[in-house]
Amino acid sequence: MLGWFKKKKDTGTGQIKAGAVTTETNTAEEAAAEETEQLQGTGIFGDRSDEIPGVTDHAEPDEQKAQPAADTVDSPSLFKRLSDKLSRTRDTFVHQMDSLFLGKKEIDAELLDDLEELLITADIGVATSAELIDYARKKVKRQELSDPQSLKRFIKEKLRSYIVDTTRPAELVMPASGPFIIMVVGVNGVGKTTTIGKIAHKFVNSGQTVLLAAADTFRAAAVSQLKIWGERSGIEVLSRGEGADPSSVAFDAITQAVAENYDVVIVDTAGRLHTQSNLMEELKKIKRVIGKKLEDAPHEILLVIDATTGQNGISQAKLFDEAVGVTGLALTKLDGTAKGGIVANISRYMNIPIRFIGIGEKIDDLRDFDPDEFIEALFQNR
Ligand SMILES: Nc1nc2c(ncn2[C@@H]2O[C@H](COP(=O)(O)OP(=O)(O)O)[C@@H](O)[C@H]2O)c(=O)[nH]1
Ligand SMILES: [Mg+2]
Repeated sequence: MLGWFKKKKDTGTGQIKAGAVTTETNTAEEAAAEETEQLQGTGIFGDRSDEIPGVTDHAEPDEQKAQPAADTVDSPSLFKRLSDKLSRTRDTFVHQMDSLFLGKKEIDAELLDDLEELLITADIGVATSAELIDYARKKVKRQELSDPQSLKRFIKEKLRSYIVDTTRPAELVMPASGPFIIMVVGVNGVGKTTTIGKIAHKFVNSGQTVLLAAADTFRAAAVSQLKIWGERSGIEVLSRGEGADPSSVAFDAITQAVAENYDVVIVDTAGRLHTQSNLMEELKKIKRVIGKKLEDAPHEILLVIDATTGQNGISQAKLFDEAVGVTGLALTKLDGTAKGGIVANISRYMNIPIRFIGIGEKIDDLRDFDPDEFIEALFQNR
């Protein structure tokens, strides 16, 4: 579990009133219920929900209420949803693997070749696929792998280990006191703003106060998009309009967050021109300016990657990491891609933990990334 959305205890820095806190579960539920009520009051949830993209249209109020506590591995319905959302990846990878194995009694060279091709198709990457098949070949030689089912288990375990090796507790990046500053970066269209909306919602559901900073000032539309997400969760958005200096927007947001004891600030940034140095220079400047206002901030630099872009995602990760030092990843659009192998491959190449996966456009279509849950959902039998 990610650990960012634990119920905030009243430390005097947050805005949660101590009197309202009874037990952790109660407050999480109460906060969520209150939030739902507020949103229903503004008509954001309720009868208009089917007109607004990104707003959940299937959640009953009860489900809304249960959301913060239920976003864990052990909830069967959430697991099923993840599994449903990953069905394209599963169909094109795991199920094709099963078809490949169908009727095969032993592992032969042809099977291994076909499997390698399949792994590459699933975006596990040429080098990682070759490495996996090499391991498998050696194991077959040593007679440690004999039947196709044990080969499937081996692949599953190996993919899992690639991911687990980069996993680190997300709480470690959170500050002991003062606002938690998250700067979100990534190329255009990967889902930064959407992911920010979803993360902010999770923080709100856990009773934390959130300020969003609209530091993507290139287009007025970018600012209004963030504002729409802010409205959905009743969150304030600090903006200075189109063309404003992104660093000063970030600076002002941190200043306000410190003065008004906000728990979390999430800074949206522009994503154009990732191959040109001026975007990277601008991001470096935003980071620097945030650090000037608040020591050690930003605490998290979250890179958003569109999983459907495959191997290109890895070169994006390298570029952004070199420029600003990425501390966490969010992989979006895993619902729409047949190439879920990027999850394992990016872990293999970048020593950066995956924090979230995006599995749809709705507000609750973001999951805290859990390697075991992900692998289990991917490898689930038909
Ligand atoms: N299917 C799907 N679409 C997503 C996901 N995340 C974002 N999107 C869509 O991707 C598009 C670009 O998102 P946006 O947040 O504007 O990207 P930005 O330019 O990086 O801020 C929008 O149409 C989003 O609805 C996801 O997890 N799944
Ligand atoms: Mg955006």
